[in-house]
Amino acid sequence: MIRYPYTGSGFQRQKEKGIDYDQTFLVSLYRSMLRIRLVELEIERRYHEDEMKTPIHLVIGQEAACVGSTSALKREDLVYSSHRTHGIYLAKGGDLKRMMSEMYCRANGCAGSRGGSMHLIDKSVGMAGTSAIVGGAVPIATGAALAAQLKKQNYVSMVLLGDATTEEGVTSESLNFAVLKKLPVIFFCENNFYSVCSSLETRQPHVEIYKRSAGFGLPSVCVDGNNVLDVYEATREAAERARRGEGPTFIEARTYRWRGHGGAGDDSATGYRDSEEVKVWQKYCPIQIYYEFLSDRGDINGMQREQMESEINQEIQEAFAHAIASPMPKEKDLYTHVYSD
Ligand SMILES: Cc1ncc(C[n+]2csc(CCOP(=O)(O)OP(=O)(O)O)c2C)c(N)n1
Repeated sequence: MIRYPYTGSGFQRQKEKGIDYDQTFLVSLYRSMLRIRLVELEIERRYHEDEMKTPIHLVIGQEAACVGSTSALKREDLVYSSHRTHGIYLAKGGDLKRMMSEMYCRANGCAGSRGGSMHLIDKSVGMAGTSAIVGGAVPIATGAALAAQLKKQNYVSMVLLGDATTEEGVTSESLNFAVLKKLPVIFFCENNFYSVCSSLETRQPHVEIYKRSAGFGLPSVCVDGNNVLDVYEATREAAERARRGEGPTFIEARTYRWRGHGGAGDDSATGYRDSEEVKVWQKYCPIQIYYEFLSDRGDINGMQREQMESEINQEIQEAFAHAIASPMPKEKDLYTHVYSD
């Protein structure tokens, strides 16, 4: 049974109306999505070796949401997210080598080997932090927006949250507070319809997420989360509003995770979703539909795609080799960063 079909229209709107972005930017969005996909495929391929001592939550299928949203932000803008971190970390410009060292629990990992996959951070590019606690990042991002307002700094704070995260009390509290104080924060919800093995309809009354959020009194929109340009445009508008001092925006991006909630491979065989549903969404792969759009326009061709793939794969192999050759953390450092002294 297909409970949650793809309801977008691909790039039809852009094809009809045209777009005025330059080619370099358009191709960079494609490259960024492809890079995330290829990194995760390699993580997945090697995961059974059991050398990456960390749980993983793959974002395969949801790349357009990560890339479209962060591409609308500036380097100094801050991004927070929950446990599904790889895509957003890379899209915001996080360092791949430091990420892979973190996955392999090496001392030079981006969180000093203390965090693993669920706690990626790269402050140098505004990847401000991620939390394994569902909802944990939402009030932190809201607090960062309050800090920007109080200190009169012009950065925007954005938090990626899943559909289940909208069920957490702290998300409601954060929305309420952000609207009250007109904070420069974007609540970006990746609605992939499932929380681990529970479908949306078993967890929430049938009110669309963006409509429920609108009740807090902020602009709340729904976009095709597999269309990187729709996501980009919605986030750009939200960031502009925030920078003008007009307060927060809620964006619901509908998309789909192809892999299991956690770990490598698909978990549909456990019965909580139909593998036919996965196949339907795979037909609207965010990377492939965007490639077709770009190649129809003449912005990219097959040879350039192959070249790009091979450059990225080279970079990935180097990052894995770097991580594996890096030193393990030392026991004597176990208690550093635990207390303020
Ligand atoms: C406070 C809390 N409750 C429960 C969990 C267990 N848990 C981990 S991920 C997850 C599902 C989160 O779903 P969603 O926010 O929609 O994100 P998705 O996994 O779909 O990306 C749950 C319930 C947790 N980590 N923290």
